[in-house]
Parts: sequence; structure tokens; C-alpha cells
Amino acid sequence: MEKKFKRTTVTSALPYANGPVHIGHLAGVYVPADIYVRYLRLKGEEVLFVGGSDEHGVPVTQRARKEGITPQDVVDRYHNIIKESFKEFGISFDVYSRTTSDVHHKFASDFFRKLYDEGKLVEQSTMQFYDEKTGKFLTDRDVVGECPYCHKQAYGNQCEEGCGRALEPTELINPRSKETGETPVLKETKNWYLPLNEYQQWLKEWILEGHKEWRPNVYGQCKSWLDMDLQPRAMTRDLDWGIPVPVEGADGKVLYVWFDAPIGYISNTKELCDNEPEKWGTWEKWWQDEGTRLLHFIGKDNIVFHCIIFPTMMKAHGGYVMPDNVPSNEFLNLEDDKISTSRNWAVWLHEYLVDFPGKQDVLRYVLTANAPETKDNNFTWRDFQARNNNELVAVYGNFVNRALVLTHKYFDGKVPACGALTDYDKATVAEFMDVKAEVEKLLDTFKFREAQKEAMNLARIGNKYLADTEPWKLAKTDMERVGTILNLSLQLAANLAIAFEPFLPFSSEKLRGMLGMETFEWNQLGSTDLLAAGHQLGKAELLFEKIEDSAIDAQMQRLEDIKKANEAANYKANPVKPTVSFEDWEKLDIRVGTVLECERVPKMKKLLKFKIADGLADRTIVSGIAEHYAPEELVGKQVLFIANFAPRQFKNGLVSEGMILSAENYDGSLAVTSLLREVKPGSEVK
Ligand code: B3M
Ligand code: ZN
Repeated sequence: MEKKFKRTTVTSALPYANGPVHIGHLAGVYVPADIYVRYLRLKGEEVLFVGGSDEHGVPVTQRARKEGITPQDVVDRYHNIIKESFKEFGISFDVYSRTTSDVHHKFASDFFRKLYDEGKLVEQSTMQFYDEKTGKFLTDRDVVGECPYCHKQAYGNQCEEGCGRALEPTELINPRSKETGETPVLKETKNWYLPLNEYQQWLKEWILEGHKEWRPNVYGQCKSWLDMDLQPRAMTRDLDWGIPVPVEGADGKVLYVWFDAPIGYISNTKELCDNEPEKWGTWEKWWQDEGTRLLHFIGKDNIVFHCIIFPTMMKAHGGYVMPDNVPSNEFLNLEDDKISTSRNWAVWLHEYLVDFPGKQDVLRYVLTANAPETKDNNFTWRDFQARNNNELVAVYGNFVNRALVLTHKYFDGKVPACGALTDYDKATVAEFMDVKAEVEKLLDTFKFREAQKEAMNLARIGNKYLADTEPWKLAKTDMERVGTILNLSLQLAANLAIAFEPFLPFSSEKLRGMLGMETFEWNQLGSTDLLAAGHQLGKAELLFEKIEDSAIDAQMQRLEDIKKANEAANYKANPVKPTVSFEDWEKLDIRVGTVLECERVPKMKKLLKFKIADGLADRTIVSGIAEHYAPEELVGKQVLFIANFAPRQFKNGLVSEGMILSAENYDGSLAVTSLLREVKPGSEVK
């Protein structure tokens, strides 16, 4: 990266405080941002990492409504859960605050007021959807209906399930109120708009000409926006949860959540700087100084807000630097299915920590290995296990462990002296110096997946080196050579601790302790002098441990259960068949029988053979319910059967004299019908 900046401000999208965070959040935004920030810090660069909770907006009010609590209750609960999850996963924010803070309310309010006073906003009366049942205007997300472009179900502000387009609620076909299902009416209301159209030319030059290096997905989305005519966009809303619009006559109106949320990055910075001015200086330094490079880490559904709307707000306000890059990720799926909070289809971070305590780095590793950088990607539990067992344990952990254990064995845990290097040693050193340049190049261009893969190559080089040189075989004959091999191996292990710090901070910290390294910095990477001869190593411990099948099976079972619960919740009965006459019904002879015997049929795994007392004689009925009942469960029970069903012969000669009635559940499971009260066998069902 050319050095034209003095410092970097890194923001990561403020998650809505309406629920806990899951692996999709971590993979899409927080892990990559954290890797980048840790990398810069390790290089000794001046960097600020801003996070926080987005506590306004309709998702919060929707949750409150569902649970019958206040929006403030909702955000208090989830802000704390989210903040704790991030801390547990080592997401190293310099500040993590919230948009309900006083500092933020004032900052966002002042920001709006300045735009208003300077005539940068356009006042417009429009017809807005209004729910007469509740007496409230409906926000964009409170209205649902059919997308006019792709005809999928869409929210009033965006077609999330379908084409992804931003929408106006009035564009929806067949709009309905999400809360009441009522068809809303249009009612006049006054709001303030940001005239994006006036900034279109500037945006085109700044992004389309000036930032061709942005990721293709980001650049492409911007281009498709800027190729259309931008429209003024309302920055206020008729709603009672949010920051009151600081203008007379604006009662019952609040700032649009996408107006106040990105300002949260700035107000959170201000909060930090006001608290620790000696350490951080002024907030202006991080947002308005020409020497500051601004980066927004976000998910793909936030691109337009960070590349078009927020920059336009800052441009209209004046004084701010523009984002230099917006590394946005696509989405992460879970077991080939879209992650969804409402369907509970997610791996929640706070739950992961209970199931896999101390394994934060494993998840970080797997999420980076599958980072959805260029396209949607997929998380599976089998892959999680395989990457842990075959890469972290077998490659990284194994190499480090061998280097340390051998040193403890042959040199009492003291770093042996390095003798003359063979050509093979030199080639190995050269190889891992290449890795450093490669990892840097990839990190500088936000290619985290590839960068981590390269870092892993260091461990592969180390493993190969030990396997090829076989120091354990030389221990009887040439201790000096053994010393050289282990010295180089330990230097490599020390390099691994540095290279992996951005990716796997907990493991790096542990490894640093085992190697007895005081501190390290990025620029030492590639050095073979990180550990002096004679330096005492700490105790060798395992960096990673194998994950057993049972742990993965438990996770798969959990997902299976969730899928079932969702299926049950979504079950819709089949439409009713054509009407039958009374005469038709009378043709069927349905009777009650008592099960005398019941047994499995050899070689026919679906069949049970019944002996039924039907009041006249005993009859044999064969029924395909063996996968749903154990034979002994049914003996002695009364069942309903069709007595005049034409006898059916099975392949093995068995003849069934009737049919037992069962109901088919939503998931295909069968339940045998029975009576609420006992009757004589042979009783007819009428
Ligand atoms: N809360 C949307 C989201 O979580 C929003 C991001 C705000 S960033 C300023 O996807
Ligand atoms: Zn659509």
C-alpha cells in the first residue's frame, strides 16, 4: 500500500440490537475487520477500530412488539449480549458504544440541524401509508407486498428475498401492514429529504472514476445505482422510536435510522476521544483530517448506505474525509441454507461458546477459510471439524508441538545454537520469507481468505522441514545438526505466532507464551533471529485439539430439530378432495379391531403383520408402518381398519385382508388411528 495516509479509521457495521449475533455477522464483517486492524496495529500503524450497536430502526420496535416489552428493554438486552460475544471472539474494538447514548443523540441531532439550517435538505409532503387500525404511519419495513420487479415478497424499503433492489413502499404490489395485515391507506405527511440527485455527478466521479480498485461486487452495485437516476431520499420518518427531528413542527417524527446509524461511527469516536483525549486525540482527527484513511467493513446489503447515502451526507455537511475503501462481503450460508434469524437457522455466537468453550480461534479460522469475499459461501459442521482436525491440529499444532517437544527432550527446553546452514535449510528459509511478502500483499488488498491460507503455508513448510530432516534420527550421531534444525524450526514457530496474530489471536498469545517471547511486531516476520540461542522456552502445550464426531453430530442434530420445528410451523394441510356422495361413503366398511399379535416381516423392513380380532374371526392385515411403530407398542390396542378392502398379495406370498387406517404427519411420519373409548371388536364406524 502506498503510504499516503498517516492513520486509518476502520468501522464495522453496527449490528441491530434486536437479536444476538451469529456466524454470518462474524464472517461477513467483524472477523475481516478485526484481522485488518490487528495487522495494522502489529505493523505499528495508527489505527482506530469503531463498533457499536444500532439501536434505532424498525427491527427493534418489531421485536419489542412481539415480546410485549419496550424498545429500550430490547436494546438493553441485546447490546450487552452482542458486546460480550464480540469480546469473547477477540474482536478488538477500540470503542463499542450504542446509538441510544446521549453523545450520539446530540451528535446526530446537530448533524441534521446543520444540514437543515444550510438548506441542504429538501422538505416534501408525500402520501405515506397509514394503518387506520393502529392510527400510525407505516415505515418502509412495516409494509410488505409483492416486488414490482421480480414479484417476490418484499419489504417496503428493499426486496430482500428476491432481486435486492431498494424500493419505495408505494411501489409494492398489494401492500399490507406487517403488523395488522390491513391494506394501508395513503395519508399526507411532511418529511425532509437528502437530494441524492444533486450529488450524482460527484458520486460518479468519486466512485466510478476514482475507485476502480474496489471489490467488483461493491463497485458493481454502486455502478448499477449510479447508472439510474438517483432520487431524493427521506431522512426522517413518522415513528416514535428514534432521535426526534430537531425542527419545529416535527412532532412524532424521528431521524431515519440509516441517517443516524452511520453517524454512530463518528459519535462513538467522539465518546472515546472525550474519555481518553491523551491517547486518542480529537474525533476530528479520525474523521476530518486529510491524513486519515477511512474504511467501512460491511455486508452486501449495506453497500448503498455506505457508498452512496452516508458519503452524500458527509459531503453535504462538509469537512469529512470520504471512505477510501468499503470491503463488503457477500453472505454466508449455513449447511446450504440462507442464515435466518426468524427461522432460527444460525449458529449463535453465545451458544457456540457454550458448546465449544475456548475454541474461538477455530471458528475464526473456519469462517475466514470460507469467507464470502467474492460470492456467497457456505458453513458446514463437517467442514468445521475437518479444518480443525486436518489443518489446525495436524498442520499448525502438530508442527509447533514437535518443535517444542523435541527441544525440551534434547536441549532441556533451551533454544539450541544454529550451526552452518545446508542448502536445504537455506531453501526453507527463502521459502518462508516469500510467504511474508505474499501475506502482506493479500492483507493490503483485503483478501483475507487467501492471506490466511498463505500463513498456513508457514506451518506446512515447517512440517515438511521436520519430516525431511528427521532430527530424531540424528540425535544419536550429530547433536549440532539437531540443534540447527530445531533452532530453525523454533524460529519458524515464532514466525507463525506473528503471522497468525491477526487471524487467531488467542492461539498466537498461547504460542508466544510457550516460546517465551516478550512482544513481537509484524516487521519481524521472516526473521530467523526471533529466539536467541540459550533462551528458555515455556512448557509445551497443545495449541489445538481434535474435535470428535460426537460434538459435530450434536450440532447436526440441533439443526435437524430446528428444520423439523420450522416445517411443523409452516405445515399447510392439503386441499380437500372432490366431494363424495353418501352412497359412496357407505360402500366403505370401516371397523374396529383389536390387535392380537403384531410382528415384523422378514426381509420387508417397512411391513408389520397383524393378527386382528374383528368380531367374526381373526384376520391378517399387513401394514407399512414398521418404521413408525415397534410391534409390541400395538399389541392389545384397538385400531380402525377397512374390512371390505380387496385382499392384497405381497411378493413373498403374504396376503393382507384389509387396511389399517393411519394419519400422515407433516414430516411423513404415520400415526395409527384409534378410539377414545373401548368398544367390541367388529364395531362399525359410521
Ligand atoms: N444495522 C444493518 C445491519 O445490521 C445496520 C447496519 C448499520 S451500519 C451504520 O445489517
Ligand atoms: Zn425484487
